[in-house]
Amino acid sequence: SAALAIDIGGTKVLCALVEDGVVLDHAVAETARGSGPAAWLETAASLAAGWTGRYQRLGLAVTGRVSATGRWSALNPGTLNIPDNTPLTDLAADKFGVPALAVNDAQAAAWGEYRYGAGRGEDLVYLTVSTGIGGGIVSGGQLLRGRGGIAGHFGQMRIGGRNGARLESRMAGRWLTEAADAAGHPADARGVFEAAKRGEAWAQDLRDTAERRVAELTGDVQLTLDPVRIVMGGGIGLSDGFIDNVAAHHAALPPALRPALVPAQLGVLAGAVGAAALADDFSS
Ligand code: BMX
Repeated sequence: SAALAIDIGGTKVLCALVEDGVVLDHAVAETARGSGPAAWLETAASLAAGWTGRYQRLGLAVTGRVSATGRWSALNPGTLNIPDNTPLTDLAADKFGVPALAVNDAQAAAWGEYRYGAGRGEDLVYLTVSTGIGGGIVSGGQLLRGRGGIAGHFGQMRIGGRNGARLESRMAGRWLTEAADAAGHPADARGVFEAAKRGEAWAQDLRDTAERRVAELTGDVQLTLDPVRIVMGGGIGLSDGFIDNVAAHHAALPPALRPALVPAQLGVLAGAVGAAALADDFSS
């Protein structure tokens, strides 16, 4: 039997009908960033409207922190402004009429890649470079969610103390958009990468900076957890050439310190597949 998976990110809402790691169908819409959880779930409900009766449980993969009791909060409201302690699993179970489980989006993706993707059942860290930077850790066959759900939140680490900038504010989608603006070339992250491809120097600079900083971060992740692989996801992480360029920055490292970077095999569906798998285990 199948599960409905809902992935709510800072940019898009994605719904998928998933059975044993296989995506039977999926649909995407933009996240109405200015509204709230009820509206985001409503978007999901309209995307999934055609699948009624085909799923028996619900897995949610969401940007932000999810507690063990399914309460949802933002760590960085700039990624998505989630009201503190939103009772996400209760709201979703009511709306969809099936039992619901929720975890952070990157944690879900880590589990999806571990079970069905590039992780191949070995220790991995999943890193998404998208609106923000999210992370998930699978170690010894376990998804690490941590005490309160924040395990793997690499994007929230700060440089230069409490008042320093979050890592995700120096290398992910929102930074690219702001930096493009500041350079006098208003564009979103996709626009920056397209301009870089056309050979525009301002855009190549921004792309190079993002890649160098992601290289520093993945190098530090390797030192912290020494995973077999670092699986990269997210619209930016999976964009053309990004992983190769990040890896090039690691070339001079001794092999023991050099991360093995691989693309998410499940692509943008990693979070949905992982959330569905977690929901399967949760309800059996
Ligand atoms: C932020 C944080 C993480 C999330 C990551 C990627 C919030 C709202 N989100 O670091 O929980 O995993 O962004 O999220 O605090 P995305 O929306 O960019 O995929």
